[in-house]
Amino acid sequence: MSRQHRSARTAASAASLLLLIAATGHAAVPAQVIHAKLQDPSTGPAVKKMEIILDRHVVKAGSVTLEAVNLSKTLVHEVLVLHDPGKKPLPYDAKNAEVNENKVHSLGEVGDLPPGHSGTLTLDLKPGKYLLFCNESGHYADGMKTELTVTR
Ligand SMILES: [Cu+2]
Repeated sequence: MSRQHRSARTAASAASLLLLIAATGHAAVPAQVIHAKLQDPSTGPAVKKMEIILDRHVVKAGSVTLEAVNLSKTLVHEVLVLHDPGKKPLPYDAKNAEVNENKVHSLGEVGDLPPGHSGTLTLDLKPGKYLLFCNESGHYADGMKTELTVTR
């Protein structure tokens, strides 16, 4: 084999290695998980109000799994996800003391978790601002909500 042939073959191997990295690179991106604790004063003395506590408030666009656990001892909680909620108050159904779910576009929810239960929701999220809130009666008005930012 001539010297030229050998270097040509080395270059070809390097090129196919790069292609292999390019092809598998996407699959190597780890799944993004957000852990959400749903809690209220029944959870323990350290908890002063109804709240959703996330372990991260920023994720990258793509597949995101929300793992919610209801740490309440007494109350049902849930989490709904809204994209781009804007600055205005959400449409509210005062009679039922809840956000009017027919007038907002929820991307999905981990709904109606009894105390001690957990649930997951996987969404394909675009960049932007998101609102996560609990829509059990009175909970949104009591401030059981939090924000999430999705970056490129
Ligand atoms: Cu709640």
